[in-house]
Parts: sequence; structure tokens; C-alpha cells
Amino acid sequence: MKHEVIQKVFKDNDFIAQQNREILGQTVCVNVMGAPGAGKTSIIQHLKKIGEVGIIEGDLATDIDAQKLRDSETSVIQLNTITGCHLNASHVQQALNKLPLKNLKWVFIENVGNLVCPSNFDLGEEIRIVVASAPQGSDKPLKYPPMFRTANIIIINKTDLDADFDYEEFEKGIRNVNTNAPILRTNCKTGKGIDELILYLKKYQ
Ligand SMILES: Nc1nc2c(ncn2[C@@H]2O[C@H](COP(=O)(O)OP(=O)(O)OP(=O)(O)O)[C@@H](O)[C@H]2O)c(=O)[nH]1
Ligand SMILES: [Mg+2]
Repeated sequence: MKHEVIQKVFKDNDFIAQQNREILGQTVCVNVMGAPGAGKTSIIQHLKKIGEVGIIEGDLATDIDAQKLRDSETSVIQLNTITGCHLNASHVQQALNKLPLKNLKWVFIENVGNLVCPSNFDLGEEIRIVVASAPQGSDKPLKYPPMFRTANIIIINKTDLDADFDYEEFEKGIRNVNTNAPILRTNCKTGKGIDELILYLKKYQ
């Protein structure tokens, strides 16, 4: 019975995610996931320079990240999940309906900071980015495989703090579950690696 209920939750979510794809039309939607503090907001802040960007910001509480990202050219819709550990397609549909999609080439969704649940929910996105960071440790792909399995692009952020980070172990962990996704290195303090990330994103346009 419990299994059937869970299956229905995913089926309903997939239906709404498909509606989101139709709402998005030509706008490319990117779901940015990763553990709390990995650097999701910092990466999105740099990615705004790609142009014509709208942002959907997911957090349990507060609009701290939305305030950081909002500027005169960038619409940001904050979603608060209260107790929810991930965004679902229905949350995202509410936000999409508030964004000026006709003027947007990109929608970046910052998912709730969590390395487990968000990967189970299709939001209608075209690209999944997983942000890991060097101080979190290089064993994370081995310990949290589903998140890395479905990623289209994987980022190792905070490369300025990589003294204890084993790049080889991290890459091996990824290749167990994901043979294709590029693994890019970024430092949000300097912006290093962001231009390469933008080149990968533009392949989806
Ligand atoms: N040294 C260093 N600090 C970074 C880097 N990227 C982000 N930070 C810092 O790390 C902290 C967390 O960054 P955020 O971008 O807020 O991380 P987040 O993943 O959005 O965090 P949540 O939304 O809380 O899950 C902030 O103090 C950033 O300034 C980096 O490349 N190097
Ligand atoms: Mg954030």
C-alpha cells in the first residue's frame, strides 16, 4: 500500500513536470542541486551573465538567497517549502506562472539544499547541475549515488579549499554511476570555471 502511494506521488509529479515543459517552451530550464552550502546560489549569481535569466529559489524558510540574486534585470521567485526537503513540479509550476517567460532564455532553479531527495523529482527541467564542493569531501559520489547518477553537469566548487580533496576518488565515484556528465571545477570567489560552465550550458540552447 505504502509503495502504491509513493508511485502515485511520482506519477502525479511527472504529469505536472510535463506541463512545465510545455509552459517553458523554448526557455531552457536548469535544476541546480547540491548539499547545503555547496555554492548553488554563488554559481547562479555568476551564471546571470549568460543573459535573459529568471530564477526560482527553493528554501525551507526565508528569502535570503532570493534577495542576493534579485537585481533590476533579474526576476526571482522565492518558494518556501516550510518542512519539505525538495522542490516538486507543482511548486515550480506556481513560480513559472509568475515569471516573464517570453523574455527569458534561461530559468535557473535553486533546489533545496539536500544531496538526497531532490533528484527523485522531475521539475520539467532540461538540465540538471549537481554542485559539490571540495571541503565536503571526495567520497560524496560513492555515498550519495542517485544525485550524481541523474546529473548532466557536475561541479566541484570551492577549489580554493581543496587541500584535503582527492579529485581522482571523486571522479571514480561519479563514473560508477554516470559515464557522461562533464566534471567541472569552479571557484566562486574568483569566477574561475564559470565561462567553461556557460559553454556547456549553451550546448542545450
Ligand atoms: N572559499 C570559497 N567559498 C565559497 C565558494 N563558493 C561559495 N562560497 C561560500 O560558501 C558559502 C555558501 O555558499 P552559497 O552559494 O550560499 O551556498 P548554497 O549551496 O546556495 O547554500 P544553501 O542555499 O544554504 O544550500 C558562502 O559563504 C559563499 O560565499 C568558493 O568557490 N570558495
Ligand atoms: Mg543558496
